[in-house]
Amino acid sequence: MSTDSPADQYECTARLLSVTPDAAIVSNLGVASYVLAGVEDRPRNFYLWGSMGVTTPVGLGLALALDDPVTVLDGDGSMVMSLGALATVADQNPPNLTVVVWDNGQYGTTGGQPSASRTVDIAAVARDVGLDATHVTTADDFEAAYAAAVDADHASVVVCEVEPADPDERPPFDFAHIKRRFRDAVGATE
Ligand SMILES: Cc1ncc(C[n+]2csc(CCOP(=O)(O)OP(=O)(O)O)c2C)c(N)n1
Ligand SMILES: [Mg+2]
Repeated sequence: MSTDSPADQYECTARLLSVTPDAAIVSNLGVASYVLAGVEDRPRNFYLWGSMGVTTPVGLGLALALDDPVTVLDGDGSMVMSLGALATVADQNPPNLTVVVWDNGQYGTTGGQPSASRTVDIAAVARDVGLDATHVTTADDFEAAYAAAVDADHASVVVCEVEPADPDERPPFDFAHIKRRFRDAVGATE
């Protein structure tokens, strides 16, 4: 049981992996990727090093191309940068796509500058464009919302308020290796 609020990003990431051990996961640059690599550096992780605002668009493309469950781990600042992508997700609506937004209220990776998520309700924006979206603040509620989102027959968004984290872990820094390893794991061709 964890009812701590805001939630712990490590704990939520670990629970997400236990709910969907085989999901293809696209993780936002910075903290989302650092935490994911710290919990488990697996071939089905596609870490975005350096590219801000494209995690949800990349995840949408993968969900349309693959039959596997695809999970996006976005950041609040990056999601705000590419809010329009939510409209395209709603329009295409792949049932195998779940978009998680780690909402730490800041640009954590670059030093903790406050982000617009303090005033913008990302889940409400997602609902306004037609998506099923929830906003949770504890690990228990996150796990339940994530499991329901994965089971749903439409694309879903789960915004999870998390405590800012300052991870020591890093994913591999070899981008070609990450790409090849991921491609092999999901059975994609060139
Ligand atoms: C186009 C672009 N602008 C700015 C940056 C610098 N940058 C890297 S991570 C980051 C913050 C991302 O914030 P958020 O999505 O909330 O994720 P968090 O770091 O909080 O997990 C910024 C501004 C970048 N890499 N690319
Ligand atoms: Mg953030």
